Amino acid sequence: MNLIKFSSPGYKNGNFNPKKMQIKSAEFVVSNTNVDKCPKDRLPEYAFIGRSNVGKSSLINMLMQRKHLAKTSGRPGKTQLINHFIINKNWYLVDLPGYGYARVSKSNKKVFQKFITQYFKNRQQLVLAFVLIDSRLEPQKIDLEFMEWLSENQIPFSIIFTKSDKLKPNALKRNIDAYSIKMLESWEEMPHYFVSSSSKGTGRDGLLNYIADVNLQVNDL
Ligand SMILES: Nc1nc2c(ncn2[C@@H]2O[C@H](COP(=O)(O)OP(=O)(O)O)[C@@H](O)[C@H]2O)c(=O)[nH]1
Ligand SMILES: [Mg+2]
Repeated sequence: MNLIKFSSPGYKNGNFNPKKMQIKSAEFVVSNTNVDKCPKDRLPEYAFIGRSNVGKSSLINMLMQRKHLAKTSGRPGKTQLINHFIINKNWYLVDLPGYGYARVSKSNKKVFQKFITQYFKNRQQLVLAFVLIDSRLEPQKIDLEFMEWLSENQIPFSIIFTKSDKLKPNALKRNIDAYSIKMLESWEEMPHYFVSSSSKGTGRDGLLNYIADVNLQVNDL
């Protein structure tokens, strides 16, 4: 399977980039379940998705340095909408529902999957998805399948290993190595990845600078 990715020379896993993105503004724009009702302007957008409780809302708030931009909640599956936020008036951050929660009924799950599927398949402005993965866990089938689906649909993505503060550095490295080994069973290379901690701010500069970088490479939306 071939991985599609955006990267620039000299850049690897967030370690090097002289530019720095400052967050000057971050505003909620719209929530909906219909890709046709998403904002019509041609700005690049980045989707954040992962299993419920992976730390998505916390990460978004950490990136934007806003306490309550995205709702954080202990209760999985509460926010089942496509949420658009406009950042610095020149790109969109899209907060997507968490997948794989157990408490939602089957019929509800179907609807959820359909509009997410449509979002990914039809949203021309989507330049990259960030797939959030809990750094404490061994590779989960649902995440691996979701990334394969993205690849089959030619949607570029990067991984973010979340909650890295909850592990000692050795254990973190071990888990990411295990993840790489697992992914290399079906992928030609390990996708581009970041490590984050919302409580410590880890990964913020790397992620924002990466987005700034990709924004510069995007044209023809
Ligand atoms: N220690 C630690 N806890 C986190 C981190 N990110 C999220 N959490 C906790 O994990 C739980 C789920 O976080 P939340 O952001 O609501 O996850 P979401 O369901 O993916 O949006 C909350 O109790 C958060 O406080 C992190 O980086 N470090
Ligand atoms: Mg959330």
